[in-house]
Amino acid sequence: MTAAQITSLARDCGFELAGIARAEPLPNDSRRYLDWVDRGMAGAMGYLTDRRAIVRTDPKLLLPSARSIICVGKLYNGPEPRSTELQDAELGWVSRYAWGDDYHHVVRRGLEKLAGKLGLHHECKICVDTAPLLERSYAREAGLGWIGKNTCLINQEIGSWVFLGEILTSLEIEADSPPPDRCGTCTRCIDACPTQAIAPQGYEIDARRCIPYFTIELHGAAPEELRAAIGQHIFGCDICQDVCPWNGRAPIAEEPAFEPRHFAPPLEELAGLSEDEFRARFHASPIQRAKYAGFLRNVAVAMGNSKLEKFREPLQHLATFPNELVAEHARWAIEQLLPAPASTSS
Ligand code: B12
Ligand code: SF4
Ligand code: SF4
Repeated sequence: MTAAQITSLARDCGFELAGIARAEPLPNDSRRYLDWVDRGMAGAMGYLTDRRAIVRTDPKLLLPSARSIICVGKLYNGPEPRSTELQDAELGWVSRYAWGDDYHHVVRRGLEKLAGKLGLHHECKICVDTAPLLERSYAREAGLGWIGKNTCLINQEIGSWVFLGEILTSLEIEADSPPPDRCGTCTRCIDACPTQAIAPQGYEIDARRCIPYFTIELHGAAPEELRAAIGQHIFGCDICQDVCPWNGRAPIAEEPAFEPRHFAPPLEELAGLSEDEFRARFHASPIQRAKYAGFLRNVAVAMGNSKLEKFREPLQHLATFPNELVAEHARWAIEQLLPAPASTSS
């Protein structure tokens, strides 16, 4: 089986991008990764810093017989506007990747189909996000794109609204080669990041300052000094990709599972959801990952940042929650609201 045959089969399985990398360590990337962890930039994401950190330095620690990595990319761009165009302070912003169904299942299903077509029933391992593998680095090696200053994998033709997945296999397949870095002198993502999470020279993010970290991964309180910069974001953040010129002509994904369902819901409606309603509304959505309390924490912060007096009542309701995470963020949000205009009656 040649690399060209495999990439053509991958397209039949719903992947816009496919390529082959060698299942070998990437010493420069591993060194950068471990150094990033040592500097504390992974915050409280234990799965990046525990014994799995070292597994990321060599794919053979995931599958000892691995010789090649089949890397795929699946487009998830939707037709809706960019977060940078959002004007309505009554709405919360969900990042593009979470508008439809959870990609973990969608990409895995496609990879299982591909593994079936390739006859890889044994000696292979399917990875989508959660495996300790430096996915962006292997995708770059497989020729899927370059790693931009915003740290996203960018493809010259379709941009960066792309999920990554891999099949580690014992098959020996001719590897592709990485494309050049096409960021040039551009610094748009670095300049636009509201929390200065991107290093001044780019190519590195301090997760402890990154909005997706506070709104998705973190179970505790969002740092108070960064809450205002979170703006209307209630799940993830797209700003550094919205401003990227390589996403200007990104095609729209054809995958039905990524039909946009949750892109800018009204905050007041979200603040009133019971736990059961939260589960039902976000069934099969990545938003479940924030959990009910984390989600209401995010909604409270966005309501505070909207400054709208009309949110005082729903926030007062959240401030009575027995869950202190929700209650504390609601109290903070109430303090951000603009005082009601004084009555003019004499
Ligand atoms: C932890 C994590 C996060 C963290 C940390 C993000 C980060 N940039 O490190 C948080 C929660 C903040 C996050 C946010 C998002 N994530 Co995330 N995340 C991951 C995860 C699980 C691990 C990433 C990691 O190891 N980070 C540590 C850093 C050091 O590693 P790295 O980013 O891979 O960096 C490598 C290169 O940048 C390179 N490098 C470093 N310095 C330099 C310098 C130069 C000059 C060069 C050339 C290279 C280079 O070496 C590094 C080590 O190999 C991956 C899945 C996976 N298993 O890899 C998904 C993943 C990276 N995330 C993904 C997505 C979609 C997102 C969000 C868009 C979601 C959202 N809308 O909110 C944002 C994007 C934010 C951003 N600009 O990165 C996708 C990215 C797809 C793509 N096209 O790039 C991935 C690959 C998941 C997937 N399977 O599709 N994420
Ligand atoms: S995702 Fe948002 S917060 Fe994180 S680096 Fe990009 S612009 Fe900054
Ligand atoms: S905005 Fe500019 S610097 Fe940032 S990733 Fe895109 S091209 Fe590179």
